[in-house]
Amino acid sequence: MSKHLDAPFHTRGESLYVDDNPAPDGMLHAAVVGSPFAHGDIRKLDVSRALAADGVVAVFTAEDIPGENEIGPILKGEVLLAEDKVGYIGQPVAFVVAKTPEIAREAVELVDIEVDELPIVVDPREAHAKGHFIDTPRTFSLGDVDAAFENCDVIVEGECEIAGQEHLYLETNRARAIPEEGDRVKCFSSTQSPYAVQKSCARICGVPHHKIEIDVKRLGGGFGGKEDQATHWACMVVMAARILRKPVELVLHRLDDMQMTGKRHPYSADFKIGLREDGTIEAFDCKMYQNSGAAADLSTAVLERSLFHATNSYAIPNARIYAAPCRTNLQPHTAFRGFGGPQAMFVVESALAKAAEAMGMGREELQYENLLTDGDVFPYGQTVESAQAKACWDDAVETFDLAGMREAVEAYNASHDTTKKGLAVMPICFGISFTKIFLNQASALVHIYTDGSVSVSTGGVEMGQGVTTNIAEIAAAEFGIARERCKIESTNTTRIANMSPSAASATTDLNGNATILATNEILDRFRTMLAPEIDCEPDQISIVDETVLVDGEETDWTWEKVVNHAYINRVGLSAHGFYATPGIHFDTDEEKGRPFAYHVYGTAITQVTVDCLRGRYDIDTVRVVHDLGRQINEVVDLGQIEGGLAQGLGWMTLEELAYDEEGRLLSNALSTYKAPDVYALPDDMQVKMRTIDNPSGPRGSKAVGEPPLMYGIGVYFAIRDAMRAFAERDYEFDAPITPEKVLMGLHGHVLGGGDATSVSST
Ligand code: MTE
Ligand code: LUZ
Ligand code: MOS
Repeated sequence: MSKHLDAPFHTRGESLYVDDNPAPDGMLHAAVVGSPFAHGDIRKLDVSRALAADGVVAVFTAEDIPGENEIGPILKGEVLLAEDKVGYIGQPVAFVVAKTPEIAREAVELVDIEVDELPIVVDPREAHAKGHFIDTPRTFSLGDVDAAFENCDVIVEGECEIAGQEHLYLETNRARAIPEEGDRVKCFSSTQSPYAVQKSCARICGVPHHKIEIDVKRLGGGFGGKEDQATHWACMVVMAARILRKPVELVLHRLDDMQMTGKRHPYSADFKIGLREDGTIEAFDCKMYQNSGAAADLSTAVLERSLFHATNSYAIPNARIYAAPCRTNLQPHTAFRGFGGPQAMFVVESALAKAAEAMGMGREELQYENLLTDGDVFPYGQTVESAQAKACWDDAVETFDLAGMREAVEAYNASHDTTKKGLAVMPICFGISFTKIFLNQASALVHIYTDGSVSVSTGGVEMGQGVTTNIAEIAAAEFGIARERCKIESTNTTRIANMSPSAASATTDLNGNATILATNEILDRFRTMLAPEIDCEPDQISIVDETVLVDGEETDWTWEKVVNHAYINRVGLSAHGFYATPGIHFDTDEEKGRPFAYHVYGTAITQVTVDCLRGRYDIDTVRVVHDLGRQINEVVDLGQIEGGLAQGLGWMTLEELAYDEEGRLLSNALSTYKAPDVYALPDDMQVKMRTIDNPSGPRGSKAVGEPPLMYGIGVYFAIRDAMRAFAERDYEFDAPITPEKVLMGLHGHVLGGGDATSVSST
């Protein structure tokens, strides 16, 4: 198995990030002044004390922005630096540029801000009731929900509270800008979206896009957190570098990164589900209140994906799904692996759990009865094709012996009073394609040098997920050469224009397909060139293991000979490929269409042991059957599945964002925000791949990045299962289910601490 291309660099500590490159002479350092108030009108903003400090070169506020103070990616009205109001604690109001990072940070404290404070709202239900929206709420519907409820045997209603999640990328946000001749600037940024950064920098500076060059080598993790929110910091350094004519760097301190940037959106939701006696779901009515934070950012797109995934892997003939982006005085929440899908899936899984409990049925039985099959229709109008829901489920049941696991759990529970085991199955179905159709395009630039080595540039950003490894594998396989010959270049806006963010799990799909178009163009030229030389037809020629074959028969033309021959004969050794996903469309008036090229399926079985006296729990095992196409690189896929699962488990169990009453993030460091470590993860983690050719993916592959996170939802229901084995009560759906909440859920009535929600936070 060939390794992740970055593995040797990472393990030797040689990987270069934005601030690891040698600092240019005279480079200055920036630090950001965040609002100390969550909501209010700015009465006074005085930077004079900061400006007077030794070593401070400049302090910039909104007034200094040469172009437009606007960075909204979807909706307008989002500012880089606050003008007359602030909407959350940490909102950038100014930034200091100084000779050292330490001086810059100290000077931040010297900026005087006075604000006429306004009341704050942090709860999306309250914001909803007050009509505080980022944009108009939306509803997807299928069938006749009201009529269907009339004919149900069982109707169950409930509520969910779903917390957000800190991205916790190892590399905090950062950018370095270097002024070039004229008024051009080159900027190294840790962004998933170089073009979004280029566009925003240009708008902030009031210059055309081509004056700004963005270069991205790799990120120390993004997880969606740098899909849109890497932009701010790049804009600041680019603007400062242009004005001061000096290189400027900004590296966010972890505390600032956590306080200033948005997280996974917390959601509140209400559900009502109607079933027939046999367990068939007839109707589902769901209302989701997204805690969007103080500005739009990507919230409306995230909301859209919540609408798309509200029925997860289930066929529900009558559904009404309402979702509202609610404005609150928290950080503008943003993309995070799954992009609104996980929250929506938690709601439908809660509805199924509650229905199963009310009907005295096994949850698994009810889930299985309703799994999607070909020909079913999603509430957004797309017909289910190549469904793998039942196939993955059946495979998991058989491979991991679900019946045996269930029996063992029951036997354990029968013989243990204070510890209980619980089990849950979590099926997933995740749509692949950006839900904004226009984003589903990509290009690639391929060069072959005369020695036969290859350089590939695409719009794909390496954030650890392995896109460079995948692209190298794809280019090598298409050319029929060794992977070592292919170098994947940094992601640069001068080589690739107008790139979409590296997101939506679609980076390898889009950029890999673009790469194939470029390599094919060069291969076509080679075939045309070689046919008369070898005396055959072009389509008889292929290259395998660096040797030219004619109808599968080896010739004495090697890769290097072909390339050299092409060069001498003036045959172009470079090509540009452009790919646009075919066959996808969506009509937002009707809320119907075929938004996804395909879906990724899978099933996870999770088993836990809960200490029902203390609330502590261990995850015994998570066993997964995951639906992939033909694998491009097995190590990359396994890393994505295990990593996504770990992140999902953390979200559901340990990771708890806490704010104080003023809207200040209390869990703003690794000492107060608990992410899963190796000890929190199951000892037994097994992944079985189902590899079925996918016609949409490059070389038959399927996207892998986000879907596995949603397996993590299973742990919530496994813990609930164990709690119900201890005491069969109707526990709340309040994620994450921290040990504290388990304890209060089981014993809150005795301990007098009220219900579990009293210890939860926003
Ligand atoms: N894996 C690592 N190691 N680091 C990351 O930042 N981001 C995730 C996922 N896996 C991420 C990751 C997210 S949110 C997405 S959308 C995909 O990778 C993006 O990459 P892809 O489109 O190549 O799957
Ligand atoms: N980003 C985006 C995403 O802009 N559109 C999407 O549909 C999406 N989906 C998942 C993750 N990021
Ligand atoms: Mo991922 S949330 O699409 O960056």
